[in-house]
Amino acid sequence: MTNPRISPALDEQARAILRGNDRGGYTVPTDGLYPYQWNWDSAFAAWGFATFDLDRAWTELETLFSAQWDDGMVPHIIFHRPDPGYFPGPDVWGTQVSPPTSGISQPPVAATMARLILDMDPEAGRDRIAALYPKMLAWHRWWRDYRCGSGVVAITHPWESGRDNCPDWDIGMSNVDGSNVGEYTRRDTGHVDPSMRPGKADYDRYIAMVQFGRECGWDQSEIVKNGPFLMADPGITFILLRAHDDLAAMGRALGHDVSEIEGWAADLRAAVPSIWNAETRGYDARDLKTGRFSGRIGSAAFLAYLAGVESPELDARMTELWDAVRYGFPSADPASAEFDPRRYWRGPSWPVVNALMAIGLKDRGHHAAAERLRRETAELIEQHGFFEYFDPIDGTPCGGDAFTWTAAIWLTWAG
Ligand code: 2M8
Repeated sequence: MTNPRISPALDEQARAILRGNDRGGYTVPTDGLYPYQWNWDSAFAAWGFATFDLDRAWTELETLFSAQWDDGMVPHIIFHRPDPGYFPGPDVWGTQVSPPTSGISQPPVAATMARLILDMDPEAGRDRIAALYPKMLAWHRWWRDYRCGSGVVAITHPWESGRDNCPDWDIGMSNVDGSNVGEYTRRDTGHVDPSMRPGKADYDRYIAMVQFGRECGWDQSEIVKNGPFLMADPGITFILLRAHDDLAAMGRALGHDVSEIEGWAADLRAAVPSIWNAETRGYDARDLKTGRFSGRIGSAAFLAYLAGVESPELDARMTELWDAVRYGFPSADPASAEFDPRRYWRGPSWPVVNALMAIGLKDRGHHAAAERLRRETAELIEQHGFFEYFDPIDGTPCGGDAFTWTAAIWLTWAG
């Protein structure tokens, strides 16, 4: 038996947001602020669509993979149509591919979302996943070939992590020279309150990293070897581990030999202890240029559950961070000096990360914690609507409104 829905009216609003952000085969995260297709947003959108339009759900994933690069990468932004409302746009990235895209990737949640969607109707999804499977496999191989050189997953730009300005990246960012990027005009700060967005020093460095990539023709080996930024990301490490397992399960059901994926997952799992920081008692980002830990623990550390990684110490640490706030899980440690409850990934509670954490917690038998996360996230949406993120202390809604992934997780999980 399924639980009764909290609010049919909010369900209808959530569906209207997904339909309203649909640009024909792909969904924008929110109108204005993010006018293109973003990688992990789209995967969550697909999950949301699946609650009322399975065909449209598969189409979302198919459109995402239609922009896959020859080397297997699925880019973080696909610029289907020009839109002056976002910076940096396709001309700044200069990737020379069609459709134009950015030159980095984003958290690979697509296989995990595809499996959830497939489970809703295996018969209806069979041909769709059969066609997507080799593309997903090629993308997972790309992560392995271009980002797992140190064992766990490395990112070459904070945007690749999806958690743009979180404190995890501060030590890596401090080595990036943003002083020579030239003049540019940001668009994000025209759409939402600038105090809820990354600062100018961060943006200068983000652009410097994009310029490095463009100048080397987006040669991924060169970016990893000589680019200005390379950090191990606990978030993508756990997401990819989970996604490997989900992809292997779908591959098996399709009758494929999945030993290659199982090998990647085993290697990745074996590398996980290298990001355990005994000092901060958590899974920590690491600057791969210096070997130093960031010394910051945030929500990504607790995506461990999603990958089936857990320990009593991790449970205790999770409770410490969580009990310091009221609404959902904070993206940064509330006890740290960097914690900023409304500045984007430096403290706010993100419904979409709460959902991923809860999937992991539930799978590991932490039912009470998973339910607490769901309830607190639902309260935020019930009280304020479908915002991008929220102040975890007083619930203030932040960033963009009518947000696709917030609507999607309401329909699938929170509501
Ligand atoms: C945010 O990132 C973009 C850059 O990719 C931005 O700030 O311009 C992040 O929250 C990211 O995780 C998300 O995918 C994207 C669109 O919602 O916005």
